[in-house]
Amino acid sequence: MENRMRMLNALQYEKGRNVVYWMSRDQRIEDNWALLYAQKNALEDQSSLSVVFCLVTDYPEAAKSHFDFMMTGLFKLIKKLEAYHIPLHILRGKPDEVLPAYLILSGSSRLVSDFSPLHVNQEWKESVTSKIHVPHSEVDTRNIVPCFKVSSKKEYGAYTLRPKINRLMGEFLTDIPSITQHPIPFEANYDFDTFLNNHQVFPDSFSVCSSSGEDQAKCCFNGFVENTLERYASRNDPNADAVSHLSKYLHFGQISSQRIAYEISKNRIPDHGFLEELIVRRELGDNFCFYEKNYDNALCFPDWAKLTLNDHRNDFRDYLYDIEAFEAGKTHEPLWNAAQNQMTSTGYMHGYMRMYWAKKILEWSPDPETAMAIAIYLNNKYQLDGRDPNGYAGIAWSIGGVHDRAWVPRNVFGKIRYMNYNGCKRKFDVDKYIKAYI
Ligand code: FAD
Ligand code: FO1
Repeated sequence: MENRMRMLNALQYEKGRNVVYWMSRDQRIEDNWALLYAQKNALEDQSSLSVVFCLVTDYPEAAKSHFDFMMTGLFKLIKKLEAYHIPLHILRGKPDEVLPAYLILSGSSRLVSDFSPLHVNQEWKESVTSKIHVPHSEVDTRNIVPCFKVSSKKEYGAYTLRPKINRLMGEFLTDIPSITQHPIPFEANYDFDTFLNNHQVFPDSFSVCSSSGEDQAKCCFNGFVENTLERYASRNDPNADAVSHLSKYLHFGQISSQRIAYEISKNRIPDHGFLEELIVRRELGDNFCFYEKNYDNALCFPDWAKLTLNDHRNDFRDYLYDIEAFEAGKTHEPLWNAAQNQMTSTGYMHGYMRMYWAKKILEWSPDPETAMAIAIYLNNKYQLDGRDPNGYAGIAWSIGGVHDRAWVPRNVFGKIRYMNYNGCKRKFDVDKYIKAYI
């Protein structure tokens, strides 16, 4: 598993009594390479092992429903990890505020963390690493082929990343071992207990979300394989609902994409294009956010897109809406309003509708920069799977031609790929979808 890891500092290991896995993105016990790597270190060091999750209650653009989903899953992990003699400590506070003290008071000699390319996570990592005095390793267990291994640059599109992933699939798409019951118990001393009592978060402060957790994620996956995967080719019809609904579990790391891909490939199940989305498209999202610092604004658009959108900046807009009208789903087009309502009422919007939804925001906003800001704001505020590299990449694709090519130029869009009501009408029963959400 060393091939999924990189060191974030050059400090030497000195004997301690504990190893810490700082869990953030990959909120699961099973199929978690960061947890496995931390346990491997702890066993070699003959140390105990503990897991820490730093709860940041003002996490950017996170709503109560997102925290309820996340915390429900985390509280289930506390119970499950107890059986392995591995405590999970959920601490309230920014990582660089709570982790340095936690490491010292628990007598820890190593820190292992999981990987995320987003600004918030990268800033946490940098700040924590600058304040600690133990070796800090980072393991990418969100991607099948680690983001910092598959490519050293921002890829043009799926077509340039795909061969790089495929070349490494033999090495990385493997079965994943389980953690074992840890033989060395975690020893807390008085100071540590006091620290925990002052920082630990307890279940009573969140509402339980029945659909959250590793077991629910596995059930969702099994149901998808049994009942839906064979219809996945018709995924672009939102009425067919021929999709997995796995995105919330994948976003919060409650299920491993490697486990999903491994089970489908090992059992030779026809995937109808599902693995292309799950592996290439999804891992392109991390590549984009890791190498493009402007992933959340219009500066990330490719030059051809910047040019063409500028040429059409002053085109006449038939309709113009502000963020309030978009958020309320009050545009002139019932199909767009239905997509917005599906998202605000269920926390999920069908994938095909997300493309159409974002492109209409471009068409009905005063400029591309405002369109990007509105789409990101609404997507992250309402999507349970929001605040994710897939979202930034999906919105930049829809509005700014990222990972796409130039098309026949038209009003406002220039050469950005166009979608409209009539295009949807040709693909599926729009009245049926509208009726479901209006
Ligand atoms: P399925 O079709 O069952 O796909 C399975 C998994 O593959 C998904 O959960 C996802 O992890 C991955 N996947 C599928 N399509 C894509 C894609 N186009 N790009 C990247 N990964 C993909 N995805 C998010 O996870 N969070 C978001 O906030 C988000 N916002 C988006 C905004 C726009 C404007 C667009 C065009 C796409 C966005 N996507 C986002 C990508 C995609 O639409 C969703 O991942 C997918 O609809 C989730 O539903 P599902 O799990 O049922 O998908
Ligand atoms: N990760 C944390 O380590 N602490 C948090 O408090 C936290 C809150 C949170 C809220 C919403 C959400 O969508 C994700 C959240 N994450 C949190 C998850 C983590 O930051 C993930 O790495 C990224 O969201 C995806 O890269």
